[in-house]
Amino acid sequence: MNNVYIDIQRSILNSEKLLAVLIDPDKFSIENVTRFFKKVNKSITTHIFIGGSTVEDNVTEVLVSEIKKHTKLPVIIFPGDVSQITDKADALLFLSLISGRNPEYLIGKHIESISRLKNTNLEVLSTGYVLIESGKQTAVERVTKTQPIDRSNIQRITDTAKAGELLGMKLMYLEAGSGALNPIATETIVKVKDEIQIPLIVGGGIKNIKQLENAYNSGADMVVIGTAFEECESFFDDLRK
Ligand code: 1GP
Repeated sequence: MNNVYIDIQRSILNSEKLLAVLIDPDKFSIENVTRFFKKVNKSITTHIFIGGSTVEDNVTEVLVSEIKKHTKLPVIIFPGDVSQITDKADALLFLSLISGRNPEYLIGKHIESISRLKNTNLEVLSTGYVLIESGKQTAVERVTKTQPIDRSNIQRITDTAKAGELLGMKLMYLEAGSGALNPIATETIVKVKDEIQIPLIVGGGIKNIKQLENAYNSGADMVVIGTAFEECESFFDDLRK
C-alpha cells in the first residue's frame, strides 16, 4: 500500500517543507535520467511530479519506469490528460480545475479515466487545482480553455480553495502556470493557508531560492518547480541537502 498522503501529512506535522520537481515528458529526454537524478537525489527534493499539457501516449509510462530505477522518491502523476495515467507511478493527482468552468476539467476527464483506474495500485489524491493569472497566458489556460482567477482577487481565490476543501478534496494546488512571469503572491498563500486545513501546494514561476523560501514562509507545504530545472540544472546545487 502506498503512503504518499500520510507521509505528506506527517511531514507537515513535523514542520518539514516539501519540494516537488516537475518533469514534463514532452521536454525531457530519457537519456538524461541518470545525470538528472544524480542531482535530484543530492538535493532537498522530496517528490517527483510527472506530467505535461501535451504528451504522446506511452511516453509517460516509459519515463516513469526509467525514473523509478534511479530514485526512491515518490513519483506522482500530474496529468495533463487521461493518457498520462500509468500504474508505474506511486500516486496520481486527481485534479479538478475548480478555478475554471469547463466541465471537462471539473469532472469529464475524471469519468473518462475510471476504466484506467479500476485495477490500479495508484494512490489517487483528490486535488483542487486553482489557476491564478500570472502575467501571461499559460499552457494550462490554453489547453483547458478556462480563465484563471485574477491575481488581485485574493478573496475569490481563497473562497475557491475553501469550497474545494469542503467538497472533500485532500490537497489544494495554487497554480500560476508553467513558466509564469509572476509566482503566486505571498499574500495569497498566507490567506489561503489561513483558511484551509488540507496540505497546500504552490507552483508556477518559481526560479530561485528566495522565491522558494517566500512560498514556504507564507505557508506553502509543498512547492513545485519545473521550468527552472529545465533551464538550469545547476539550480540543484543551490538546493543540496
Ligand atoms: C507548473 O506549477 C508547475 O504546473 C511548475 O511551474 O514550470 O514554472 O516551475 P514552473
